[in-house]
Amino acid sequence: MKSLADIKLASANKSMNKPIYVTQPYLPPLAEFIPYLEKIWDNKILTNGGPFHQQLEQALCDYLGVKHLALFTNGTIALVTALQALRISGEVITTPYSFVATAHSLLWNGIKPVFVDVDPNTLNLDPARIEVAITPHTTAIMPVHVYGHPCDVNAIQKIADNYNLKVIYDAAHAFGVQDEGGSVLRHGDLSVLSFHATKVFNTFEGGAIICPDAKTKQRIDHLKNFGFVDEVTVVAPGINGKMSEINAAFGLLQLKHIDGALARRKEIDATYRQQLVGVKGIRCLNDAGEKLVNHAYFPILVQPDYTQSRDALYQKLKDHGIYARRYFYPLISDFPMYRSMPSAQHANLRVANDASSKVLCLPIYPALRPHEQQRVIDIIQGA
Ligand code: T4K
Repeated sequence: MKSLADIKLASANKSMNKPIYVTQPYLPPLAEFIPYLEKIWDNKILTNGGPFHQQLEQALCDYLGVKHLALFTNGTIALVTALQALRISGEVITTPYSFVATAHSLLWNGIKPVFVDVDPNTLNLDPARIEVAITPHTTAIMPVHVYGHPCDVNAIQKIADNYNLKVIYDAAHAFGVQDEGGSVLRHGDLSVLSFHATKVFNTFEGGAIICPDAKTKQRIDHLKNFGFVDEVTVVAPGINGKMSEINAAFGLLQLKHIDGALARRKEIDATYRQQLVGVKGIRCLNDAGEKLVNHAYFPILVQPDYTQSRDALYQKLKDHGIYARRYFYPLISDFPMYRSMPSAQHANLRVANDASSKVLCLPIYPALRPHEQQRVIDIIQGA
């Protein structure tokens, strides 16, 4: 028979060897979700703008400090719909350094993406390079607040105003981020959030469009419901982008826990910085000067003077059960449906290519335990 000490040791070893992923969704105690489910079972409203959907829209407006917000089934459909809401066509300037959904939302609307390089400090779209990419067909700019760090919103807005362009921010990573004036989501014509399982705030799948006025919100609400205005009137070829009641209910519960989850992310971020600062060849990406940081990701850039290549470190971590991710490698502009475009050529995207070859996102999520984080750090320090 095994002694208690043996059992304890075996269980400690088991937990030591548990795989560590780049992220893990925050899940509140299951018991707290049951009353929400009971309400859904009672009233039998499962979707189509039910009570939880309405409550979550209001609760998110209050929490984020924005005026109007339309919930969606996911961030990608929200991006596709945002472009439709503003009737964007022709060419849109965007970044290659993002998740592929950013540019895919343009292709889904028959719009040509024009890739512009990123800023070496923030890895966000570089405003200094936007103007030369503008043509008579350009109608909008779609920047991304990469890793939740705000773009240079003032410089981008200035260019948009000069050339009469719309700005739609892919703010998939920027839940809760604030600059000196308030929510970063207030900038541009529209901003789009993702509430995917891997995001700071999740509703399993989900997303939202943030818009400045009630009229635009109404158009977005029509577009996410097939274009229906009433039982017999369809005003646009809308899509089914509605969030279900079960996702909305989960969002309401998540909101109760979000501040604790963000605080834990902050601690993990601080520990990484403290312990990796002295490691030769490892650069931690800084924030972009935002007042409230959400610590959605922890990207490091593995420089040539590190003891091994980014991919060797990625593999070494993997060999130890640590699944860091190369967000964003490959660049969107290197995927087959984009790579023949003139703007996708490497010479046009030197900074993005360089970052994409060096970046590694380390595990960061509220349930990451100190000894698990230390395993990650030890490997990077000792590699
Ligand atoms: N714009 C930007 C800038 C985005 O980053 C995204 C999404 C979008 C637009 C589109 O928004 P959505 O339509 O997704 O709402 C993940 C996510 O699927 C994707 O939402 C996210 N960006 C992207 C950056 O990351 P993958 O393919 O890397 O996910 P996956 O399944 O490999 O998950 C990563 C790790 O997370 C897993 O190794 C384990 C953990 N995980 C994942 C899931 C799904 C869990 O522990 N539980 C889970 O349920 O794309």
